[in-house]
Amino acid sequence: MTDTTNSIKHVASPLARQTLQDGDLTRPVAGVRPIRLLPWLQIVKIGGRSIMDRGPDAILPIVEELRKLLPEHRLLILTGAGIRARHLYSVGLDLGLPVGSLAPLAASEAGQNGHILASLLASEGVSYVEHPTIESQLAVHLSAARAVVGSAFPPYHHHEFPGSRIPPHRADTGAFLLADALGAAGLTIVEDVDGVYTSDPNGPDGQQAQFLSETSAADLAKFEGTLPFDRALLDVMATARHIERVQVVNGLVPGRLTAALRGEHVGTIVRTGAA
Ligand code: GWN
Ligand code: ATP
Repeated sequence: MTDTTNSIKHVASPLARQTLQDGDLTRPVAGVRPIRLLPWLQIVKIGGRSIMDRGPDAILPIVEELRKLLPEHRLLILTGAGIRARHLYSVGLDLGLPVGSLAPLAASEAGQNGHILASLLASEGVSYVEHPTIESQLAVHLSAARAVVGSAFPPYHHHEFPGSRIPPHRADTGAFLLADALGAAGLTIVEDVDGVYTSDPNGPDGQQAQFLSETSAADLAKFEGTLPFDRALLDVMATARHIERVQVVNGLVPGRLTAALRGEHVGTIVRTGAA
């Protein structure tokens, strides 16, 4: 009896008795590459403002393209929040709401876009799955259907970092965190522009914007201009464990998403820190 108690109390574990603050001690244990949980999964982030807010003209062709991709790929389709979240930020900021209150409100708009997209793919067996389901039951849902839809927004809620009044971790960051955590085959970000340019191609100096066919998160981090995705995406790309590159494609051009999922270079490839 006593022996059993002792062996339970003294489990041999390299981290049991030391601080987790010392990198030299934790690295031999924590430095190994994590396993890929769903290595066959392709993740597609559909822009809230760039695609969903445009209504049928943009959404229906993408739905058709996704439908045709189902026999070829198993997909987790994640949606962004779009213009309703932007309206919500302005109302909430006027009222003085903290970032941790704005984050879940904006997130709910991403979820609503996901519900809309899933309804349009329901006849193919595609459903919206909730955040807790993505966390714990994604595999079983993807065994039952070729694709599921979820919210791309990460559920930081009141844990959102308070550095900025607008939640810094939005849909692009959420989609990347999930793709890297799952060890997915890839992440494609679907926008309304051909990819990343040297400046906003729809901005006042749009004529001068030059297309970047390939770039890296490290190079974009030095870049002071605007980007077609959350800036925090660059931070999480820097420490990625699995996803080596992300492709940003134009979802308003039929066939671009299909080509990207087939491994073709049809937008901007952004290399991450895992490359
Ligand atoms: O509500 O559209 O999931 O999948 O970040 O939390 O703010 O919630 O606070 O399972 O848990 O609005 O209710 O809402 O978008 O996030 O969901 O319909 O607790 O299925 O209840 O982590 O969908 O929602 O907004 O994603 O992004 O009930 Mo919604 Mo979102 Mo549904 Mo989800 Mo948040 Mo849940 Mo959650 Mo909240
Ligand atoms: P969400 O999913 O969060 O609702 P979104 O990803 O659909 O948003 P935006 O956040 O508006 O859409 O990003 C796309 C827009 O970014 C493009 O329409 C483009 O005008 C703008 N943009 C700004 N800077 C750049 C840049 N350097 N290169 C390309 N597009 C840029």
